[in-house]
Amino acid sequence: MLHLVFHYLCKVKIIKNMRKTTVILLWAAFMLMVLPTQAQEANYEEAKVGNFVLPDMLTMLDGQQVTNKKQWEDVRRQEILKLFQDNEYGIMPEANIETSYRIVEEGEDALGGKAIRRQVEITFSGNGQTRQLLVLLYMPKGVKKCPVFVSPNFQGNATTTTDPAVIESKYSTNERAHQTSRWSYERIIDSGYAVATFHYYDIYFDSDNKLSETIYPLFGFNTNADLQDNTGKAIAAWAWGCSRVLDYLLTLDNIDEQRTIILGHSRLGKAALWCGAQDQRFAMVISNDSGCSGAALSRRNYGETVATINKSFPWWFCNKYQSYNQDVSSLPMDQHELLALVAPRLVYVASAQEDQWADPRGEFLSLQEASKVYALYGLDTLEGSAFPAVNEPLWKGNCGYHIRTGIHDVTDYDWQCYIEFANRL
Ligand code: GTR
Repeated sequence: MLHLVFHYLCKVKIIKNMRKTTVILLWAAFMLMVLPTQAQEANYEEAKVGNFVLPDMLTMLDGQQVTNKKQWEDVRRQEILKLFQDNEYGIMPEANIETSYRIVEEGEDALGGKAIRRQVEITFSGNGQTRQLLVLLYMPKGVKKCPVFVSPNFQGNATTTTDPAVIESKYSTNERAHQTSRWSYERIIDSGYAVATFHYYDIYFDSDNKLSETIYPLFGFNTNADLQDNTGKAIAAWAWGCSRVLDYLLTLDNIDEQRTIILGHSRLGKAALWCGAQDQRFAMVISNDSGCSGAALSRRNYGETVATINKSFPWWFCNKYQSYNQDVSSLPMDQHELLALVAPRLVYVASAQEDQWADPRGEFLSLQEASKVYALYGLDTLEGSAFPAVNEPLWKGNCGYHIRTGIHDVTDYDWQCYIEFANRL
């Protein structure tokens, strides 16, 4: 491939006119830049995934087998949680953060008169500092106790809707209504569900060396140098933010505390899984195209890998995670165990056919493996099920999966599946 580029470039006029030694020198410099990334080119061939052995979810650290849900809940679940805290997502620092709520705006006739819109500012205070998170909440009218989706957004609250009353999130740089296709508000409301969203930057800027512009100064952390090996970073903080939104929702009489759902896409899918794994108040956890270090098995060398993700996004995971870049098999856990932490609650993993970077098959295999824990609760598992065809969801017991046609995105089809599955609650 690269030699073809070389020959093509040699035919370009300015290069043709250069001296041969200059061309060779320029080419050598280019190769030096390109080779390191070439060496890490992603694998997309199933035959090259290789063999791997997953850590046994049902064997406790002392070697005993887990045979019932009591052992799972009392011992093994805690062990696995700690493995993820210490090695991947990190722990949120301990601190006394005070929280207050202020309704900034409320509209009784939102979304064509079907919904109540409420915009709530959550103020966090700690360590002499404050930070605000702006929640956009739509609730169906006339429903006494509604189930609720909590789902952070990428570009700011006002980008999720054409509703002109929605206040722009403080750190948003995107135009209003820029990402409405990802938010099936009408469908959600028509199905009797409420939905709460917030801009993820309100909690943690999605870039490196910006700790001072996140929630962390409230915990007494201002630069990366203040972080321990197992201190959580962006993913842990976004997950924390989702739980704080749930705290608010649970103060409302018309929200059904038995039917709360956390949903995230991509990097926010990783955060949603980590949030749902820890916060058992969420009755359903949804991963939309979360991929590497989300739903997909880390030991499968397919698409994005632990090494690539750590290199591209060193501010997402705790520092310790970097130590597995060279040898992913030394990780003491794998992502199926993260999904298993959701048991026996509803868990849903969704992939997209053209999103091979996220390794759809690895996401499915991970869920299939995790579903074995559901058997401890007498629930159906995905054992023995084949990888489903596109647009043919596979739902068994409390585990749901689909792979749809299309790209890395959240679509109305995805929402349709999530709502139908959530109706099991
Ligand atoms: C990609 C990243 C993925 C996924 C995605 C996203 O660049 O490699 O892990 O999280 O971003 O969040 O859109």
